[in-house]
Amino acid sequence: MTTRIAHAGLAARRMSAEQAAGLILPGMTVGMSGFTGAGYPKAVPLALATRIAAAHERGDKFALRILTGASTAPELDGALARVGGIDFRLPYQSDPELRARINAGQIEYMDIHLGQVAQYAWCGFLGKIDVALIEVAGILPDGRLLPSTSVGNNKTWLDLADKVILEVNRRQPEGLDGMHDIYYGTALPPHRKPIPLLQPGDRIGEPYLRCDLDKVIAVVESDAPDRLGRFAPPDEASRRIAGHLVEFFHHEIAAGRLGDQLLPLQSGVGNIANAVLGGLREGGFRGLTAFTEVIQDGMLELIGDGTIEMASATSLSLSPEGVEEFVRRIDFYRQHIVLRPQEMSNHAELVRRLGCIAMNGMVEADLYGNVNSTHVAGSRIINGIGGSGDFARNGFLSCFMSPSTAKDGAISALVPMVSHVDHTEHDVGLVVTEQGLADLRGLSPKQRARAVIAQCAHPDYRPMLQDYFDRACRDSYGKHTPHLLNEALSWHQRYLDSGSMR
Ligand code: 0RQ
Repeated sequence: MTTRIAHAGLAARRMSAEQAAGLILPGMTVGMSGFTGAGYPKAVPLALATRIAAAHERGDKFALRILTGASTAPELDGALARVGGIDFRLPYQSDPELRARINAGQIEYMDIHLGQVAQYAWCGFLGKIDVALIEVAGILPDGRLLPSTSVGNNKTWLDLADKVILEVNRRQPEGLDGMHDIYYGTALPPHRKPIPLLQPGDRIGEPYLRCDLDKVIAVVESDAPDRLGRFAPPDEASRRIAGHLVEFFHHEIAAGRLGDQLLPLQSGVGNIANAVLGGLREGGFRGLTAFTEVIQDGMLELIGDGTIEMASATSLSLSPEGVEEFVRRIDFYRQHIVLRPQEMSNHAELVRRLGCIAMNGMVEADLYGNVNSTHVAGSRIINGIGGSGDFARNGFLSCFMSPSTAKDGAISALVPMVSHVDHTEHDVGLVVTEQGLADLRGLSPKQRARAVIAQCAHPDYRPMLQDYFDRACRDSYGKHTPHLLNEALSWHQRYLDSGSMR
């Protein structure tokens, strides 16, 4: 077990998770590893939760500010939220316990573009970072760190935190060695230089994380897998969404607006995004690239069969079966995957330069193409904006997808006005549901509304949307983006009052 810790000085700083948790004090800001359920620390947060629960039993206050890469897992977000150990959290979460407490108003949550977290931290907007708690796959003889299945904000937390606690997880495959690319050329304005990345697979940095060894106060050994759920098997709706997109891509190739290999793909989190990737294989594409933040099972399969030749990301968010496949052919995947810090995987400059095709799930879109990715009925958060904004605004093509209804048809995903805006109409090129695809590029607001109603709305809701739009065109204060303000959010209120938007 100790061979994973090849630096003698750091090996001497080994201690139990409980001892390490004892070094984290109430009120501290802790920057943790972890991105979409991959590469999060698995031992110390659990010990910390026990310590916090004991403090609360004694009547002592004990809560932390927790910063991560993105979502983690029950052992981190779930365990700490359950004992009331988090009073501030950023930048993305998907844990049911944590979500419930955020929505109960007990935890302050900052939902922020994932590509901008590092800049926020470096500029001091997040305050002092007391401890970096980082999972790694190993420590080299010279003290450099072999990252694990996600890179996330680890570089930033290691660089900025006063103290560092390392969790060396021997369950993480050693074959990850060589897959990462950690770029150390970032700077703050006005000293920034162009980032020298021209293709998704370019390596512009180093395979390991640097760490000031004097800051390391504990090294904890762990042996536990990333805990990731399974994806829902693609249903009819997601297969049809995928079909519309693939047809659109072929149409764009025929029109000369895309080449046979498309442009680097970005694919978001969730079941729909995962299923859509499966559709690309059936579309007959080969030799594609991806410049994305998360590699889910759907993308791993495309890499595995050559549909995708090269993928850049910050995290491997795989089901247990996906992990098995990844580990079994890790030498192959190392040739086709580069894992980067999230400030690079989601960098506006790179997304714009490469011309990414951004494909993300949504909660709802409105007539004009504004998209809500995060909130139910305007107030209850699901996960967070994640990286969807980094890609939607800067990509070559920005596509949002959802079944046209949710909750067995009680909710329409196409509404007169979104109840929360994550992506404005200016950042949304395509809206796709199982009903069809609305290509909103080059259209005025009223033209967009007609396309959304005709192509995307469910037949049960289409007449209602058409009726709203017709009356808005007649009675709206302005006729550029017609709205009836006293009615625009009435669908959501009706759902809250009666359980249905109908
Ligand atoms: O809830 O499970 O309770 O039924 O939302 O919906 O249809 O399974 O879709 O898994 O693709 O997730 C937007 C959440 C879609 C995701 C979202 C309810 C629905 C269900 C999930 P239940 P589906 P997906 C890069 C990109 C933001 C982050 C992002 C997301 C649950 O895509 O989090 O894009 N995106 N990151 O019932 C009420 C509606 C609803 C609704 C769906 N209109 N009203 N509930 N649901 N539509 C990666 C990262 O950033 C890390």
